[in-house]
Amino acid sequence: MPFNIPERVPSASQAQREKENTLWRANKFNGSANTQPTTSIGARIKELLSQEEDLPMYKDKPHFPHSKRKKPMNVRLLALFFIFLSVFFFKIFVLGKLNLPGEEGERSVSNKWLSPSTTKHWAARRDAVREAFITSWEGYEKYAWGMDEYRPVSKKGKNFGHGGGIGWIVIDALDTAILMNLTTQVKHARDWMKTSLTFATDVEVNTFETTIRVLGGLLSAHFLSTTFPDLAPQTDDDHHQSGEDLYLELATDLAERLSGAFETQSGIPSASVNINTSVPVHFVADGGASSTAEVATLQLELKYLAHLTGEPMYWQFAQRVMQIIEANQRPDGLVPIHIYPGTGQFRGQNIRLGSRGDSYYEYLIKQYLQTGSEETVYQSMWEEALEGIKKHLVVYSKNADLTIVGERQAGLTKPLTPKMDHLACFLPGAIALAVTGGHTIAEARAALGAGWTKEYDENLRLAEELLRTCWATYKATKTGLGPEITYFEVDEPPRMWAEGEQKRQNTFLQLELEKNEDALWRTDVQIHEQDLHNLQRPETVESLFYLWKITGKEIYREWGWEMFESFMTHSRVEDAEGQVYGYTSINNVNMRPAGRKKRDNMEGFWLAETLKYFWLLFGGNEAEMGGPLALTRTVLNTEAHFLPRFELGRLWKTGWDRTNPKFGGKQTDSGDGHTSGEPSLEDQNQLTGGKIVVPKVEDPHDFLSGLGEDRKEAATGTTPDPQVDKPAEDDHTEHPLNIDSAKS
Ligand code: DMJ
Repeated sequence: MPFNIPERVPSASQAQREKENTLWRANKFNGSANTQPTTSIGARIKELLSQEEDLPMYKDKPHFPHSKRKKPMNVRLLALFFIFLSVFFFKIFVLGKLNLPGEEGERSVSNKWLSPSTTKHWAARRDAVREAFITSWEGYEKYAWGMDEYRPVSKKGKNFGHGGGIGWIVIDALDTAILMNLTTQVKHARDWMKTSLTFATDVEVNTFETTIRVLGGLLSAHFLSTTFPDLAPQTDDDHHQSGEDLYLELATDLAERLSGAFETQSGIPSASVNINTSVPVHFVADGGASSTAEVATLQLELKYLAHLTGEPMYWQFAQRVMQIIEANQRPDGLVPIHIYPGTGQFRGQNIRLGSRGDSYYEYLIKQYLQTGSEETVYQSMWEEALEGIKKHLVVYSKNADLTIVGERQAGLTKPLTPKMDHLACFLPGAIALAVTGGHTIAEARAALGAGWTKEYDENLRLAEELLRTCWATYKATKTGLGPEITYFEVDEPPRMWAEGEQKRQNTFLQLELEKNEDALWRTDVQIHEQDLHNLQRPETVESLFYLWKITGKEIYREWGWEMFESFMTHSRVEDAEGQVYGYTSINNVNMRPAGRKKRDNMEGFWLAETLKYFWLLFGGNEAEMGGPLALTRTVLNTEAHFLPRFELGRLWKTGWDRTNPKFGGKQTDSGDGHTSGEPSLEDQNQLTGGKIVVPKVEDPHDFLSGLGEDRKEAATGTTPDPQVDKPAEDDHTEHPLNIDSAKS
């Protein structure tokens, strides 16, 4: 869909910004009773504090983190006195309690929200997250605005292609800014999207990452801006139509460009695609295979887009991948982490819930929930997979019975590797979400009555045990930040969950970990040298958020606060004057002060996911979280972008059924999921009798054989992989646009 630059392009220059800020301040203080001179210092401090606290929750508060303007002397003296008091109270009450020693060279967090009066105050904590988001945004705005990569330490950015940025960070962060009601920031993003963003750029992008971050971000912005026009309201579109056209137009343009990725022989998308030509790119690494998680983590976005536009192509793309995976051999519902676009067959036998495996499982349950719990095939696939996980992957650590989800790197019949990627920590949240569908336990129990089974309790317990382990990986380090990968000490052979081990455990789950340095659980946690980095990933706080919402246990919020403090302390970057202007990845979670080991990169998911989950965990948009944002009415995509649930209605249906009669497999009349008379996938995609015939291809690398000659020629600009295919063990291969190399 063509996109025209609008005539009115408002200025977002600093001068303009300054004017707006001054105006806002003037409005705030002029004529207010609070502006009467105050006589006592105590009263004045109280007043200063109350001015902060009085800020309306959803007001787009101008932020002055780096203001160098001279203030009147009396205000400066008051500020000094206030700082002195804060530091005093902070040292006495906070450092001791929160275990944040101010070591030499490691300045403690001195933000006002850590003062004793606010450390227990969830609204203040939520504001602190908002403040961290604004600081991160403003740093990016200043040093790398619009660019696809941001290096906060060197204060630089970079685009993927030779043209401008494709919104990798701006669009990823956008819905968090909307939720936080940051009108100015959203306006700047929209202005940039209107004037500078184009997807017509010669760049090969990762199909999955671009879908979850950019397409997902646009769809979420569309959903939020149309559902909550008063959140970060924008006036540059039609009256009462805040922003819908821009976001949706960009989404459809991008989706059309990405759709070339699906033009492979099997319909399994290629890992990368050129968004200028829409031609799939031959991915040399991994023998040309795509990641299983990546090909099966596009469905929520594509189906919502189909729902919005009525375009069946997107539904078909999404659904066909699931059919092909179903047609493969999947013992106990568990999938190897690579799959060939040429044949639609799995590559190797490496099975894990970490990178390249993770969100395959996440999207099974979320697909079921997205379409009003009507597509039971996905529920059935999820349940089968969860049983498989319990049977083959869940074990206990040797000394302290930490519950671990391990890996079967050489297949299910070979030994388990007691390793957990940080990425695998999405699992507790997904399990809990699957049990209650987003309701609290009490609501779900009441609704189900006798339908609430023992298995639900067992699954919830498993979720809580796993989350405790994820938390242990944070608590085990010197910075309080989790490493990228953790190994665990287990028995030989490991004690398996499936072998009745869980019954041996206490019925009461002691969530809190012992604090002492020689606590037994610490001996079970092993972090290898090369895995000590922290990329500001969201999975643990994501699961904390789900478990908090579903169980209501306050402890999950407390853990979240501790984590947030660790991020603020160790991942912050400061300028020469000591002003914090951003947050970055760090190299070594065991090195304090972490400042010495900053890793110069801030991923978009810091803004899109990690800070959003902290914000939601501490309260988020309280009113809306019970309304259209409720977990029972939305699904969050794997990048934490909010998408609404919808019913299949008359337009859509599940165009296939499970092939295995064990799961009620039966023939269906049409494969395309669309009921409006479009040609069925049965014809298009070699479906027979509701089953897929996975095409036999001599050369698994020949994934382009399904393309027309013109497109094939364009695509073969990249050299095919001449290597003999072998099971993939190195799953952290770098690709220019797999910038987050260890991700799924
Ligand atoms: C995000 O892009 C998504 O959460 C994805 O599913 C996994 N990797 C990152 C965050 O760690």
